[in-house]
Amino acid sequence: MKHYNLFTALRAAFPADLNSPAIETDEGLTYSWRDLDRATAMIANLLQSLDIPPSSDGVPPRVAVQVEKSVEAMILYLATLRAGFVFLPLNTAYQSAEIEYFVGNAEPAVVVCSSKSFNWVSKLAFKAGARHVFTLNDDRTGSLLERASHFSDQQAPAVKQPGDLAAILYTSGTTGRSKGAMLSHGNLLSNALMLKEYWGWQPGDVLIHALPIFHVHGLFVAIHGALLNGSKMLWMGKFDPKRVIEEMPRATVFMGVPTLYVRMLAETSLTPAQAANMRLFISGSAPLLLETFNEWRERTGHTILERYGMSETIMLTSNPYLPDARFGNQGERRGGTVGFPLPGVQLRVQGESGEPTPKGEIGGIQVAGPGVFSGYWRMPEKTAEEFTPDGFFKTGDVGLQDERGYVTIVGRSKDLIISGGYNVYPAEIEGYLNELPGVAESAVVGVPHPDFGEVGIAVVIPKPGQQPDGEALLTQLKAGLANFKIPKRCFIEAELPRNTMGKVQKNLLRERFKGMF
Ligand code: MCA
Ligand code: AMP
Repeated sequence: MKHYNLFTALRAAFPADLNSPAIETDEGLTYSWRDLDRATAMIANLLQSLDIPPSSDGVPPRVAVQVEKSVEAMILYLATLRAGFVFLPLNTAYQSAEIEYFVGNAEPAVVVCSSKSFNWVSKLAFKAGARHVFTLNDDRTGSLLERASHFSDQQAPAVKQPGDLAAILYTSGTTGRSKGAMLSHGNLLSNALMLKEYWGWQPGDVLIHALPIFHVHGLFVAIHGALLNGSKMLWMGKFDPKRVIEEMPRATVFMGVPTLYVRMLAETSLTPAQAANMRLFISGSAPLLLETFNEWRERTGHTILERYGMSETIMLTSNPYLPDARFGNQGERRGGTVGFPLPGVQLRVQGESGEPTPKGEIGGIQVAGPGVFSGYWRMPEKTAEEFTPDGFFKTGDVGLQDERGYVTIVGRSKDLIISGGYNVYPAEIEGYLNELPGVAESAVVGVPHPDFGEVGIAVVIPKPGQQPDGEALLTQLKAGLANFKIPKRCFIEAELPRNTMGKVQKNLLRERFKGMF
């Protein structure tokens, strides 16, 4: 059987000199390539030694992870691949209701959390049938590393097929609960190999890694990019605009969501001289304002390369790296667009009638290709709804493709707010709000925000005779939900605007509150 495991491909790209630095952290620590190899082997051996009964459907054990960002957390991801298990990353902001749902749905055999949340996470994990709960903290303490230190640093990576499940990424649903997008070793590796070529990764590249590592952007696009090129990473536990600018002379590549660019533009230390060593600035996960694109060019002399993707598909489109023949003569990077469908990606824009629209006309974006996921974890009906009969995935994004092939996203048919690169589903927040005392109904809408791009605000209709306080309602929401999901304001009103069909007219609310930040 052909040996196919994403980890093996990443490992094969490590430089010959395993003692050279692979990662330098903002705390002054250096990890060599040998460290990454040995540590992933030890943790993979630990995982494989655990007493986990095989599942009846043949799916390998899931490893659910909710820990602060650290190099060891990245090593745990790589070790999970190496062991042949399935990685399930969870946003550190998630609270008990969210975690309870994820572990209940994914039924992980192993859960890793930080020591400070061990009490409540382990209870939920064991209740959901997990066999092992380990701790891992961002200061290299915790039971995971203690246990792994007793295992050998030699390990033969599990043999995988391209279609074998590698990771499950939960994305919230427009209605009801979150869905786990199943990504295979083949999805992830094909996308990473393609991006290595398309973005012109070259010897000597150094990546500044400042994104969280529980979503596609920081976990896959950034980490796979650097590892597959044998490139060093300058690792930051948390994004700090001053630190990133300080590190630019030692680096060549940076990836960020638009908020990170907006925050760096507010720093006087951002100058052409400071950014002179940089080769490539990439933006994605949320729309980059043309204003930010232009200002970045003026302030640094660099043109941000904007790309577009999803958890379900990994990267779909990208502006070109270079306009020349080596990169297909596609043209320049255009602000306000997300560029061209990437090699191997089929992208079409469907009109209301279900027919493809003519070039330049707006419609729903549908995609197919090697990075597109196989379906939602244990939700065959949801999966069937999201794919067309001929196998295209309906992204829920609305856009157009012009004569030259550039794709522009103009909106979303899904009711979704993207705030600082995080997705917030109004339906989920409204569901929680409507359960609070005194609330009859509510509507959550996204409005423009100078820092986060977009944020949610809530409009609440009280039950007859009751007068809930907006701020108090938000405080109650905070107790159960990730903080980035909490609406930034809450207005108490007499009624919601509705059309003749009785449907809430969210567009009117968006219009009314659009200038508030
Ligand atoms: C923090 N807060 C937020 C957000 N982040 N509110 C709305 N949206 C947010 N994104 C809240 C905090 O909880 C806090 O609330 C208050 O805002 C101020 O927090 P602050 O200290 O400013 O936040 P921060 O810690 O500096 O974080 C901001 C951030 C972070 C660095 C922009 O949100 C971030 O790292 N975003 C990147 C997300 C990302 O990687 N997305 C990729 C998804 P309070 O004061 O009430 O506690 S992958 C993806 O989308 C696809 C596949 C793709 O194409 O890449
Ligand atoms: P997620 O569910 O976190 O994978 O978010 C995917 C969504 O992020 C996409 O469906 C788009 O709506 C949005 N997105 C990602 N990149 C961009 C971009 N460059 N411009 C506009 N929207 C984007």
